[in-house]
Amino acid sequence: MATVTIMDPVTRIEGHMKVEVSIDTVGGQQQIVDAEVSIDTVGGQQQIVDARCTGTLFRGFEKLLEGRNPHDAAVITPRICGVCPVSHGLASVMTLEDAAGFMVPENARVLRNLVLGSNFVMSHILHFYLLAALDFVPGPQAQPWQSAWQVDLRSGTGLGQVSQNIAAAVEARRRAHEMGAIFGGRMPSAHAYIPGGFTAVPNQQDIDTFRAHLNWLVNFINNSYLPDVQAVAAAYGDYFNIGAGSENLLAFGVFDLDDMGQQKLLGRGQYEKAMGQVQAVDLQAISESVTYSWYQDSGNDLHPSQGVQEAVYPKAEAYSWLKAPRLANKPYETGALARMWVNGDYRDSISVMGRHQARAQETLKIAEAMNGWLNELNLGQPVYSDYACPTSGTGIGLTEAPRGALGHWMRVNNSKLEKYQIITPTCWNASPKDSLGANGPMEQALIGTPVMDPSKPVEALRVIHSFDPCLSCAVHVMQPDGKATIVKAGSV
Ligand code: NFE
Repeated sequence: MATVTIMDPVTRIEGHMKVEVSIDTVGGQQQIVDAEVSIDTVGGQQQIVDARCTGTLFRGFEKLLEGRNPHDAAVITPRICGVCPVSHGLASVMTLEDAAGFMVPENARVLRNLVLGSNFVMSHILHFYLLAALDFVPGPQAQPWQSAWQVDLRSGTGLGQVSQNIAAAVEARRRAHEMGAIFGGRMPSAHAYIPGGFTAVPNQQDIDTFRAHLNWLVNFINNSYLPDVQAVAAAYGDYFNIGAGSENLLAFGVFDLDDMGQQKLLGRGQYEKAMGQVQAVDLQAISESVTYSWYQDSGNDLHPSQGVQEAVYPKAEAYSWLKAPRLANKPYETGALARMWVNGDYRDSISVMGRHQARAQETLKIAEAMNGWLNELNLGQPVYSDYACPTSGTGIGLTEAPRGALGHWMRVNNSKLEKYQIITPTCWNASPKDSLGANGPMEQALIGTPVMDPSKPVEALRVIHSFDPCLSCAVHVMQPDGKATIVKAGSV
Protein backbone atom coordinates (compact mmCIF):
# COMPACT_ATOMS: atom_id res chain seq x y z
CA MET A 1 0.00 0.00 0.00
CA ALA A 2 1.26 3.46 -0.84
CA THR A 3 2.68 5.72 1.87
CA VAL A 4 1.73 9.36 1.54
CA THR A 5 4.34 11.89 2.68
CA ILE A 6 3.53 15.58 2.81
CA MET A 7 6.31 18.17 2.79
CA ASP A 8 5.04 21.59 3.84
CA PRO A 9 6.73 23.98 3.38
CA VAL A 10 9.16 22.31 1.03
CA THR A 11 11.28 25.27 -0.05
CA ARG A 12 14.04 26.69 2.17
CA ILE A 13 12.96 30.27 1.60
CA GLU A 14 9.89 31.77 0.00
CA GLY A 15 7.64 29.09 1.53
CA HIS A 16 3.97 28.42 0.87
CA MET A 17 4.62 25.36 -1.23
CA LYS A 18 3.39 21.95 -0.20
CA VAL A 19 4.24 18.75 -2.03
CA GLU A 20 2.43 15.52 -1.39
CA VAL A 21 4.00 12.34 -2.71
CA SER A 22 2.62 8.79 -2.72
CA ILE A 23 5.36 6.20 -2.41
CA ASP A 24 4.85 2.55 -3.30
CA THR A 25 6.77 -0.50 -4.42
CA VAL A 26 6.87 -0.83 -8.17
CA GLY A 27 7.92 -3.83 -10.22
CA GLY A 28 7.90 -6.47 -7.45
CA GLN A 29 5.98 -9.73 -7.34
CA GLN A 30 2.93 -10.13 -5.17
CA GLN A 31 3.03 -13.00 -2.73
CA ILE A 32 0.27 -14.33 -0.45
CA VAL A 33 1.58 -14.34 3.13
CA ASP A 34 -1.67 -15.19 4.87
CA ALA A 35 -4.26 -17.52 3.35
CA GLU A 36 -7.08 -15.18 4.41
CA VAL A 37 -6.24 -11.67 3.28
CA SER A 38 -2.63 -10.66 3.42
CA ILE A 39 -0.62 -10.06 0.25
CA ASP A 40 2.93 -8.77 0.31
CA THR A 41 5.14 -7.44 -2.47
CA VAL A 42 8.55 -9.00 -2.82
CA GLY A 43 11.37 -7.27 -4.67
CA GLY A 44 10.71 -4.23 -6.84
CA GLN A 45 11.69 -0.65 -6.11
CA GLN A 46 10.19 1.83 -3.70
CA GLN A 47 9.40 4.96 -5.68
CA ILE A 48 7.09 7.94 -5.99
CA VAL A 49 3.95 6.89 -7.84
CA ASP A 50 1.96 10.10 -7.57
CA ALA A 51 2.72 13.72 -6.72
CA ARG A 52 0.71 16.87 -6.09
CA CYS A 53 2.33 20.30 -5.96
CA THR A 54 0.31 22.88 -4.06
CA GLY A 55 0.75 26.63 -3.90
CA THR A 56 -0.85 27.27 -0.53
CA LEU A 57 -1.67 30.98 -0.78
CA PHE A 58 -3.87 33.14 -2.98
CA ARG A 59 -2.25 35.00 -5.86
CA GLY A 60 -3.58 38.51 -6.02
CA PHE A 61 -1.36 41.08 -7.74
CA GLU A 62 -3.47 41.01 -10.87
CA LYS A 63 -6.52 42.12 -8.88
CA LEU A 64 -4.49 44.76 -7.13
CA LEU A 65 -3.47 46.34 -10.43
CA GLU A 66 -6.93 46.58 -11.94
CA GLY A 67 -8.09 50.16 -12.35
CA ARG A 68 -4.70 51.70 -11.63
CA ASN A 69 -2.51 54.00 -13.68
CA PRO A 70 -0.53 51.69 -16.03
CA HIS A 71 2.76 53.20 -14.80
CA ASP A 72 2.01 51.73 -11.37
CA ALA A 73 2.73 48.25 -12.74
CA ALA A 74 6.46 49.02 -12.82
CA VAL A 75 6.37 50.01 -9.14
CA ILE A 76 4.03 47.33 -7.83
CA THR A 77 5.01 44.15 -9.68
CA PRO A 78 8.63 44.08 -8.40
CA ARG A 79 7.04 43.59 -4.96
CA ILE A 80 5.85 40.16 -6.08
CA CYS A 81 9.11 38.71 -4.89
CA GLY A 82 12.37 39.79 -3.28
CA VAL A 83 14.39 37.23 -5.21
CA CYS A 84 13.42 38.19 -8.77
CA PRO A 85 12.05 41.76 -8.49
CA VAL A 86 14.31 42.97 -11.29
CA SER A 87 12.67 40.62 -13.79
CA HIS A 88 9.21 41.84 -12.83
CA GLY A 89 10.39 45.44 -13.13
CA LEU A 90 11.78 44.71 -16.59
CA ALA A 91 8.73 42.72 -17.73
CA SER A 92 6.38 45.51 -16.64
CA VAL A 93 8.29 48.28 -18.45
CA MET A 94 8.57 46.07 -21.53
CA THR A 95 4.80 45.62 -21.40
CA LEU A 96 4.20 49.37 -21.19
CA GLU A 97 6.71 50.08 -23.96
CA ASP A 98 5.22 47.37 -26.17
CA ALA A 99 1.82 49.06 -25.91
CA ALA A 100 3.40 52.25 -27.31
CA GLY A 101 5.77 50.61 -29.81
CA PHE A 102 8.56 52.33 -27.93
CA MET A 103 12.31 51.68 -28.11
CA VAL A 104 14.63 52.68 -25.25
CA PRO A 105 18.05 54.35 -25.74
CA GLU A 106 21.05 52.04 -25.99
CA ASN A 107 22.38 53.00 -22.56
CA ALA A 108 19.09 51.95 -20.97
CA ARG A 109 19.22 48.56 -22.67
CA VAL A 110 22.76 48.01 -21.38
CA LEU A 111 21.99 49.21 -17.84
CA ARG A 112 18.91 46.98 -17.72
CA ASN A 113 21.10 44.02 -18.73
CA LEU A 114 23.70 44.82 -16.10
CA VAL A 115 21.28 45.06 -13.16
CA LEU A 116 19.31 42.02 -14.31
CA GLY A 117 22.58 40.12 -14.74
CA SER A 118 23.55 40.99 -11.17
CA ASN A 119 20.22 39.59 -10.02
CA PHE A 120 20.69 36.33 -11.97
CA VAL A 121 24.20 35.83 -10.57
CA MET A 122 22.94 36.52 -7.03
CA SER A 123 19.95 34.20 -7.41
CA HIS A 124 21.84 31.24 -8.93
CA ILE A 125 24.53 31.33 -6.22
CA LEU A 126 21.82 31.61 -3.57
CA HIS A 127 20.02 28.66 -5.07
CA PHE A 128 22.88 26.22 -5.29
CA TYR A 129 24.52 26.86 -1.93
CA LEU A 130 21.65 27.89 0.31
CA LEU A 131 18.56 26.26 -1.17
CA ALA A 132 19.83 23.04 -2.75
CA ALA A 133 23.29 21.98 -1.48
CA LEU A 134 22.01 20.80 1.90
CA ASP A 135 20.18 18.00 0.08
CA PHE A 136 23.60 16.61 -0.91
CA VAL A 137 26.19 17.68 1.70
CA PRO A 138 26.14 18.44 5.42
CA GLY A 139 26.08 22.15 6.18
CA PRO A 140 28.56 23.94 8.46
CA GLN A 141 28.32 22.57 12.02
CA ALA A 142 26.17 25.41 13.33
CA GLN A 143 22.59 26.56 13.14
CA PRO A 144 20.84 27.30 10.81
CA TRP A 145 22.95 25.31 8.38
CA GLN A 146 21.93 21.77 9.26
CA SER A 147 19.41 19.97 7.09
CA ALA A 148 16.61 18.25 9.03
CA TRP A 149 16.95 15.08 6.98
CA GLN A 150 20.47 13.66 7.09
CA VAL A 151 19.67 10.90 4.58
CA ASP A 152 21.83 9.45 1.78
CA LEU A 153 24.65 11.94 2.34
CA ARG A 154 27.53 10.53 0.31
CA SER A 155 31.26 11.05 0.43
CA GLY A 156 33.27 12.08 -2.60
CA THR A 157 36.09 14.26 -3.83
CA GLY A 158 35.37 17.93 -3.31
CA LEU A 159 32.15 17.51 -1.30
CA GLY A 160 33.81 18.86 1.86
CA GLN A 161 34.66 22.00 -0.05
CA VAL A 162 31.01 22.41 -1.05
CA SER A 163 30.05 22.43 2.66
CA GLN A 164 32.74 25.00 3.39
CA ASN A 165 31.65 27.25 0.54
CA ILE A 166 28.07 27.47 1.79
CA ALA A 167 29.02 30.28 4.15
CA ALA A 168 31.28 31.88 1.51
CA ALA A 169 28.29 31.98 -0.83
CA VAL A 170 26.60 34.46 1.51
CA GLU A 171 29.46 36.86 0.82
CA ALA A 172 29.14 36.19 -2.93
CA ARG A 173 25.45 36.94 -2.75
CA ARG A 174 26.07 40.19 -0.89
CA ARG A 175 28.60 41.22 -3.54
CA ALA A 176 26.13 40.51 -6.34
CA HIS A 177 23.45 42.56 -4.59
CA GLU A 178 25.85 45.46 -4.04
CA MET A 179 26.87 45.28 -7.68
CA GLY A 180 23.25 45.48 -8.82
CA ALA A 181 22.56 48.38 -6.47
CA ILE A 182 25.26 50.53 -8.13
CA PHE A 183 22.97 51.23 -11.08
CA GLY A 184 19.73 49.80 -9.64
CA GLY A 185 19.78 52.24 -6.70
CA ARG A 186 19.11 49.47 -4.23
CA MET A 187 18.55 45.75 -4.15
CA PRO A 188 16.18 44.06 -3.99
CA SER A 189 13.22 45.96 -5.47
CA ALA A 190 15.36 48.30 -7.54
CA HIS A 191 13.32 51.10 -9.05
CA ALA A 192 15.67 52.04 -11.83
CA TYR A 193 13.48 50.37 -14.49
CA ILE A 194 11.03 52.97 -15.74
CA PRO A 195 9.03 53.01 -18.95
CA GLY A 196 11.19 55.01 -21.34
CA GLY A 197 14.53 53.86 -20.01
CA PHE A 198 16.49 53.80 -16.79
CA THR A 199 17.00 56.17 -13.87
CA ALA A 200 20.76 55.84 -13.24
CA VAL A 201 23.25 57.95 -15.18
CA PRO A 202 26.50 55.97 -15.21
CA ASN A 203 29.92 57.47 -14.52
CA GLN A 204 33.41 55.98 -14.68
CA GLN A 205 33.67 55.43 -10.94
CA ASP A 206 30.45 53.39 -10.92
CA ILE A 207 31.69 51.33 -13.85
CA ASP A 208 34.99 50.63 -12.08
CA THR A 209 33.29 49.61 -8.81
CA PHE A 210 30.86 47.41 -10.71
CA ARG A 211 33.73 45.73 -12.55
CA ALA A 212 35.62 45.07 -9.32
CA HIS A 213 32.61 43.22 -7.88
CA LEU A 214 32.12 41.38 -11.17
CA ASN A 215 35.73 40.21 -11.32
CA TRP A 216 35.44 38.90 -7.76
CA LEU A 217 32.26 37.04 -8.69
CA VAL A 218 33.68 35.57 -11.91
CA ASN A 219 36.52 34.24 -9.80
CA PHE A 220 34.03 32.73 -7.32
CA ILE A 221 32.02 31.13 -10.12
CA ASN A 222 35.12 29.63 -11.77
CA ASN A 223 36.88 28.50 -8.61
CA SER A 224 33.97 27.56 -6.33
CA TYR A 225 30.54 27.32 -7.96
CA LEU A 226 31.44 25.34 -11.11
CA PRO A 227 33.82 22.88 -9.37
CA ASP A 228 31.35 22.45 -6.48
CA VAL A 229 28.53 21.54 -8.87
CA GLN A 230 30.87 19.07 -10.56
CA ALA A 231 31.77 17.51 -7.19
CA VAL A 232 28.08 17.00 -6.39
CA ALA A 233 27.44 15.69 -9.91
CA ALA A 234 30.27 13.15 -9.56
CA ALA A 235 29.05 11.81 -6.20
CA TYR A 236 25.37 11.80 -7.20
CA GLY A 237 25.69 10.67 -10.83
CA ASP A 238 22.42 8.74 -10.61
CA TYR A 239 20.66 12.12 -10.55
CA PHE A 240 21.43 12.54 -14.23
CA ASN A 241 18.75 9.87 -14.65
CA ILE A 242 16.26 11.18 -12.11
CA GLY A 243 13.71 13.98 -12.37
CA ALA A 244 13.40 14.45 -16.13
CA GLY A 245 9.85 15.82 -15.92
CA SER A 246 7.96 16.91 -19.00
CA GLU A 247 11.14 17.18 -21.09
CA ASN A 248 9.44 20.03 -22.91
CA LEU A 249 11.43 23.23 -22.42
CA LEU A 250 10.41 26.86 -22.84
CA ALA A 251 12.45 30.07 -22.88
CA PHE A 252 11.20 33.57 -23.74
CA GLY A 253 14.80 34.76 -23.97
CA VAL A 254 16.63 37.55 -22.19
CA PHE A 255 19.47 40.10 -22.26
CA ASP A 256 18.89 42.09 -25.45
CA LEU A 257 22.04 42.55 -27.50
CA ASP A 258 20.54 45.11 -29.89
CA ASP A 259 18.09 47.94 -29.47
CA MET A 260 15.37 46.14 -31.44
CA GLY A 261 15.56 43.18 -29.05
CA GLN A 262 16.15 40.82 -31.97
CA GLN A 263 19.42 39.34 -30.68
CA LYS A 264 19.57 38.04 -27.15
CA LEU A 265 22.34 36.50 -25.08
CA LEU A 266 19.90 33.66 -24.33
CA GLY A 267 17.39 33.24 -27.12
CA ARG A 268 13.70 32.50 -27.30
CA GLY A 269 12.50 29.02 -28.22
CA GLN A 270 10.60 25.93 -27.28
CA TYR A 271 11.91 22.39 -27.26
CA GLU A 272 9.35 19.65 -27.36
CA LYS A 273 10.56 16.19 -26.50
CA ALA A 274 8.35 14.56 -29.13
CA MET A 275 9.79 16.83 -31.87
CA GLY A 276 13.37 16.63 -30.63
CA GLN A 277 14.27 20.13 -31.83
CA VAL A 278 14.08 23.78 -30.86
CA GLN A 279 11.33 25.76 -32.54
CA ALA A 280 9.91 29.28 -32.46
CA VAL A 281 7.49 29.88 -29.59
CA ASP A 282 3.85 30.13 -30.62
CA LEU A 283 2.80 32.82 -28.15
CA GLN A 284 -0.87 32.47 -29.06
CA ALA A 285 -0.74 28.82 -27.96
CA ILE A 286 -0.14 29.77 -24.31
CA SER A 287 -3.12 29.13 -22.07
CA GLU A 288 -3.85 28.66 -18.40
CA SER A 289 -5.89 25.81 -17.06
CA VAL A 290 -7.71 26.16 -13.72
CA THR A 291 -9.48 22.80 -13.48
CA TYR A 292 -7.36 21.86 -10.44
CA SER A 293 -6.80 25.42 -9.19
CA TRP A 294 -8.93 27.43 -6.82
CA TYR A 295 -10.13 29.83 -9.52
CA GLN A 296 -13.34 30.31 -11.41
CA ASP A 297 -13.37 28.05 -14.46
CA SER A 298 -14.93 29.42 -17.66
CA GLY A 299 -14.76 25.93 -19.17
CA ASN A 300 -11.98 27.01 -21.54
CA ASP A 301 -8.27 27.33 -20.90
CA LEU A 302 -7.77 31.05 -21.47
CA HIS A 303 -4.88 32.88 -23.10
CA PRO A 304 -3.24 35.14 -20.47
CA SER A 305 -4.41 38.25 -22.36
CA GLN A 306 -7.95 37.09 -21.54
CA GLY A 307 -7.16 35.56 -18.15
CA VAL A 308 -9.35 36.05 -15.09
CA GLN A 309 -8.43 35.90 -11.45
CA GLU A 310 -11.60 35.07 -9.52
CA ALA A 311 -10.94 32.83 -6.55
CA VAL A 312 -13.23 29.88 -5.79
CA TYR A 313 -12.41 28.17 -2.51
CA PRO A 314 -13.13 25.42 -1.71
CA LYS A 315 -13.55 23.81 -5.11
CA ALA A 316 -13.97 20.12 -5.91
CA GLU A 317 -10.74 18.46 -7.10
CA ALA A 318 -8.75 21.71 -6.87
CA TYR A 319 -5.52 21.55 -4.89
CA SER A 320 -3.45 24.65 -5.71
CA TRP A 321 -3.55 28.44 -5.89
CA LEU A 322 -1.27 28.14 -8.90
CA LYS A 323 -2.91 28.04 -12.29
CA ALA A 324 -1.53 25.55 -14.80
CA PRO A 325 0.10 27.35 -17.75
CA ARG A 326 0.44 25.23 -20.85
CA LEU A 327 1.90 25.69 -24.33
CA ALA A 328 -0.17 24.03 -27.05
CA ASN A 329 -1.91 22.20 -24.17
CA LYS A 330 1.33 20.62 -22.96
CA PRO A 331 3.30 21.18 -19.75
CA TYR A 332 6.63 22.93 -20.29
CA GLU A 333 9.58 23.28 -17.94
CA THR A 334 11.23 26.65 -17.77
CA GLY A 335 14.45 27.87 -16.12
CA ALA A 336 18.19 27.92 -16.66
CA LEU A 337 18.21 24.43 -18.17
CA ALA A 338 15.51 25.43 -20.66
CA ARG A 339 17.37 28.64 -21.58
CA MET A 340 20.72 26.95 -22.02
CA TRP A 341 19.16 24.04 -23.95
CA VAL A 342 17.17 26.30 -26.28
CA ASN A 343 20.26 28.44 -26.86
CA GLY A 344 22.40 25.38 -27.66
CA ASP A 345 24.77 26.00 -24.74
CA TYR A 346 23.88 22.88 -22.72
CA ARG A 347 22.45 19.66 -24.13
CA ASP A 348 23.76 17.00 -21.74
CA SER A 349 20.82 15.97 -19.60
CA ILE A 350 17.29 16.98 -18.66
CA SER A 351 17.41 15.88 -15.05
CA VAL A 352 18.08 17.00 -11.48
CA MET A 353 21.82 17.25 -12.12
CA GLY A 354 21.33 18.71 -15.57
CA ARG A 355 19.47 21.63 -13.97
CA HIS A 356 22.34 22.29 -11.54
CA GLN A 357 24.97 22.08 -14.27
CA ALA A 358 23.09 24.30 -16.70
CA ARG A 359 22.40 26.89 -13.98
CA ALA A 360 26.08 27.08 -12.97
CA GLN A 361 27.25 27.32 -16.58
CA GLU A 362 24.67 29.99 -17.29
CA THR A 363 25.93 32.02 -14.32
CA LEU A 364 29.40 32.18 -15.86
CA LYS A 365 28.02 32.98 -19.33
CA ILE A 366 26.02 35.92 -17.96
CA ALA A 367 28.84 37.23 -15.75
CA GLU A 368 31.31 37.17 -18.65
CA ALA A 369 28.80 38.95 -20.91
CA MET A 370 28.34 41.62 -18.24
CA ASN A 371 32.02 42.48 -18.50
CA GLY A 372 31.47 43.29 -22.18
CA TRP A 373 28.28 45.27 -21.49
CA LEU A 374 30.19 47.56 -19.13
CA ASN A 375 32.32 48.56 -22.14
CA GLU A 376 29.19 49.41 -24.13
CA LEU A 377 28.01 52.15 -21.77
CA ASN A 378 28.32 55.54 -23.46
CA LEU A 379 29.07 58.15 -20.80
CA GLY A 380 27.19 61.38 -21.42
CA GLN A 381 24.59 59.72 -23.67
CA PRO A 382 20.91 59.51 -22.64
CA VAL A 383 19.50 56.74 -20.47
CA TYR A 384 15.87 57.78 -21.00
CA SER A 385 13.58 59.24 -23.61
CA ASP A 386 10.09 60.58 -23.03
CA TYR A 387 7.50 57.88 -22.81
CA ALA A 388 3.74 58.23 -22.77
CA CYS A 389 1.45 55.29 -22.28
CA PRO A 390 -1.36 55.11 -24.84
CA THR A 391 -4.80 55.81 -23.37
CA SER A 392 -5.95 52.43 -24.61
CA GLY A 393 -4.27 49.36 -26.04
CA THR A 394 -2.53 46.15 -25.13
CA GLY A 395 1.03 45.25 -24.26
CA ILE A 396 3.13 42.15 -23.68
CA GLY A 397 6.41 41.89 -21.79
CA LEU A 398 8.23 38.60 -22.21
CA THR A 399 11.56 38.07 -20.53
CA GLU A 400 13.26 35.69 -18.13
CA ALA A 401 13.55 35.62 -14.39
CA PRO A 402 16.32 33.52 -12.83
CA ARG A 403 13.78 30.69 -12.49
CA GLY A 404 12.57 30.88 -16.06
CA ALA A 405 10.18 32.40 -18.58
CA LEU A 406 8.25 35.37 -17.25
CA GLY A 407 5.32 37.03 -19.02
CA HIS A 408 3.23 40.10 -18.28
CA TRP A 409 0.11 40.84 -20.35
CA MET A 410 -1.92 44.04 -19.96
CA ARG A 411 -4.90 45.85 -21.40
CA VAL A 412 -5.31 49.60 -20.91
CA ASN A 413 -8.61 51.44 -21.28
CA ASN A 414 -9.25 55.10 -20.49
CA SER A 415 -5.69 55.33 -19.20
CA LYS A 416 -6.39 52.70 -16.54
CA LEU A 417 -5.31 49.10 -16.32
CA GLU A 418 -8.31 47.04 -17.32
CA LYS A 419 -6.49 43.73 -17.15
CA TYR A 420 -3.06 42.62 -16.01
CA GLN A 421 -1.98 38.99 -16.03
CA ILE A 422 1.35 37.52 -14.98
CA ILE A 423 2.69 34.03 -15.59
CA THR A 424 5.76 33.34 -13.48
CA PRO A 425 8.32 30.60 -14.02
CA THR A 426 7.27 28.68 -10.94
CA CYS A 427 3.71 28.63 -12.25
CA TRP A 428 4.95 26.72 -15.29
CA ASN A 429 7.13 24.36 -13.26
CA ALA A 430 5.09 23.70 -10.12
CA SER A 431 1.69 23.83 -11.78
CA PRO A 432 -1.02 21.37 -10.82
CA LYS A 433 -2.78 19.09 -13.28
CA ASP A 434 -4.44 20.71 -16.28
CA SER A 435 -7.85 20.29 -17.89
CA LEU A 436 -6.54 17.28 -19.84
CA GLY A 437 -5.43 15.65 -16.59
CA ALA A 438 -1.71 16.01 -17.31
CA ASN A 439 0.55 16.65 -14.32
CA GLY A 440 2.75 19.75 -14.16
CA PRO A 441 6.50 19.39 -14.97
CA MET A 442 7.61 19.10 -11.33
CA GLU A 443 4.92 16.55 -10.56
CA GLN A 444 6.02 14.56 -13.61
CA ALA A 445 9.66 14.82 -12.48
CA LEU A 446 8.76 13.43 -9.06
CA ILE A 447 6.80 10.43 -10.33
CA GLY A 448 9.18 7.51 -10.76
CA THR A 449 11.82 8.87 -8.37
CA PRO A 450 13.24 6.05 -6.21
CA VAL A 451 12.95 6.63 -2.44
CA MET A 452 14.96 4.99 0.37
CA ASP A 453 12.96 6.14 3.39
CA PRO A 454 9.32 7.18 2.75
CA SER A 455 9.27 9.16 6.01
CA LYS A 456 12.25 11.25 4.84
CA PRO A 457 12.12 11.31 1.05
CA VAL A 458 15.22 13.43 0.50
CA GLU A 459 15.14 12.23 -3.11
CA ALA A 460 11.92 14.19 -3.60
CA LEU A 461 13.56 17.30 -2.15
CA ARG A 462 16.41 16.94 -4.62
CA VAL A 463 13.97 16.79 -7.52
CA ILE A 464 11.87 19.71 -6.27
CA HIS A 465 14.79 21.95 -5.39
CA SER A 466 16.48 21.35 -8.76
CA PHE A 467 13.71 23.49 -10.28
CA ASP A 468 14.46 26.26 -7.74
CA PRO A 469 10.78 26.85 -7.00
CA CYS A 470 9.79 30.21 -5.58
CA LEU A 471 6.22 30.35 -4.47
CA SER A 472 6.35 33.98 -3.53
CA CYS A 473 6.28 34.67 -7.25
CA ALA A 474 3.54 32.21 -7.92
CA VAL A 475 1.20 33.08 -5.03
CA HIS A 476 1.20 36.35 -3.24
CA VAL A 477 -0.91 36.98 -0.17
CA MET A 478 -0.20 35.76 3.34
CA GLN A 479 -2.09 35.81 6.64
CA PRO A 480 -0.33 35.09 9.95
CA ASP A 481 -3.06 32.68 11.04
CA GLY A 482 -2.35 30.54 7.98
CA LYS A 483 -5.76 30.95 6.37
CA ALA A 484 -5.79 32.03 2.73
CA THR A 485 -7.64 35.31 2.43
CA ILE A 486 -8.99 36.89 -0.71
CA VAL A 487 -8.08 40.54 -1.00
CA LYS A 488 -10.47 42.67 -2.99
CA ALA A 489 -8.45 45.67 -4.10
CA GLY A 490 -10.58 48.59 -5.17
CA SER A 491 -9.91 50.81 -8.15
CA VAL A 492 -7.75 53.86 -7.71
NI1 NFE B 1 10.24 34.55 -6.14
FE1 NFE B 1 10.53 34.43 -9.57
C1 NFE B 1 12.03 34.03 -10.42
C2 NFE B 1 9.52 35.04 -10.94
S1 NFE B 1 9.75 32.40 -9.72
S2 NFE B 1 11.69 34.16 -7.66
O1 NFE B 1 13.08 33.76 -10.80
O2 NFE B 1 8.83 35.51 -11.70
O3 NFE B 1 8.24 32.16 -10.21
